Amino acid sequence: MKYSKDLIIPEDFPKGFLWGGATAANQYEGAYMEDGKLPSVADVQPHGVFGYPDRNAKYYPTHGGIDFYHHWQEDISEFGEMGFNVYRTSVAWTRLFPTGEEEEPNELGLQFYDQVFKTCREKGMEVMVTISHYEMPLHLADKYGGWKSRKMIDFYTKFVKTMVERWHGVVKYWLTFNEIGNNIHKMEWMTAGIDPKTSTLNDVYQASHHQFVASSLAVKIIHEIDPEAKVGSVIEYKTIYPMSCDPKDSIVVLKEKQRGYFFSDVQVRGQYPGYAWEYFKENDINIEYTDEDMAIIKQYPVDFLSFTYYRSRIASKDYVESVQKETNTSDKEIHGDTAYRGDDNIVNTGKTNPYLKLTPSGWSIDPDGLYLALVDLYDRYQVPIFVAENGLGIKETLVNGTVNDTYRMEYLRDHVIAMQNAIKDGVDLFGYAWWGPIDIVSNGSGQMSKRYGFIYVDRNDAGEGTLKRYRKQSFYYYKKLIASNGRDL
Ligand code: BGP
Repeated sequence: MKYSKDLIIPEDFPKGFLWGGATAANQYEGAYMEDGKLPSVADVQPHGVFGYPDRNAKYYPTHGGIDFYHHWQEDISEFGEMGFNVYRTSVAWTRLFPTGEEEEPNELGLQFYDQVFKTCREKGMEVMVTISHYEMPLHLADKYGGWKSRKMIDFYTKFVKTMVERWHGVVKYWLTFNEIGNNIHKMEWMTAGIDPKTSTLNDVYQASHHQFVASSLAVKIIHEIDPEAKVGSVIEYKTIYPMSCDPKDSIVVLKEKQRGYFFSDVQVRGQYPGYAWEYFKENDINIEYTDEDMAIIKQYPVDFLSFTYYRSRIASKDYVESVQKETNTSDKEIHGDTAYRGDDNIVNTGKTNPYLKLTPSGWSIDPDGLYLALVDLYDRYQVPIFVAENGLGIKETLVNGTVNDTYRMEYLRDHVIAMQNAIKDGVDLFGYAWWGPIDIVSNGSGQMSKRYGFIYVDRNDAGEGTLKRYRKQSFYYYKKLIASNGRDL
């Protein structure tokens, strides 16, 4: 294949490097009310209205997903065929505890994952479970206001304990919350079961505090039951460039990055950083916490850090000021949402980065941004790192039973090279998971047509299609890349 860039071909990846893919239950399992399962918060998020629940809307295709629930054997077998040695997925909380309040788990839900995980291991894959990936029982959101309530810690730890008691020795890696920091970016419905229409900035930080305590208790429980298992956190990493060399733009970048670092600082370093208390003061945020909470957070940090990376952004002070002036708002009123105004490639500038290409959905393609992320995070924390998500989502059509997705192979190759360059710099990176190795429902749009997969699934945004799976050309490319441990690019 033709190389689009002049990039240095790196040395080998470390022996035992984990190569695989990542999915999330609510975006692909379907069967959303089968075998005792009840709705989760994701089941009332209609497509096109990201982050806002609506109980009267049409929910397809999220409810059907790609029907992994009935196709898991075929799909896991294809992942094995590609040579995955790790598979990251989440367990739907509502399959095990349909309302969240049951004392005993739903045995049918446990049995479903028993077979999936067993098959993964038979095919040579380590299992990495995201405990909560953008969903929780809808009942808990309705009754308690989601993670605003401290009670959530007990419901979550019961869920964790049930899973580890069942799957110790089977699941080697656990991730406590997907993209935990997105509570503060108007995604609190999916991340924390809080309706953004009525919530305050205080609510979302309070919810995060409860999640920090729950995450640390998960580390404790998992280590007690399975000392071999490793527990990590997942943040969404934002590589952000200053718009200019005006030092004030770099300060805006730093402030924006601190909003993300906050979550990994607490989960890895085990304490609230000074800049967080300052931010709370400036924005009248008063979270309720106890000394015991802080002791738990200190005592049980995560073993490793993982992050999702798709694109980079740019920031400038002028844009922040203009938005605040225009809307007469501060962080307090808008939940720090300046970051997401306009195109997704923009943070606080109103402009796209002229040095980078964009995907059709407006996300920048920036492998150097991944290299910068890896070096930055490792310098900051010095703990093992895992790339939990990376990928290219695009509209595609099947031609003669396949998709000739050269762009996906190029994207993958360039990001693999970025990882290798970080490893050469000394970053302790132990694995990589491509997002959506099989086409699944997009989280942001709720649609099928934003496809990330190496495998095409015949289902459209209206829910029509045979659900038949087809290998794209990138399927063979990733297989070759894995077989050569990142050498054959
Ligand atoms: C991440 C989420 C995933 C996933 C991905 C791609 O932020 O953890 O759940 O969906 O983004 O985003 P999208 O599906 O909106 O293209």
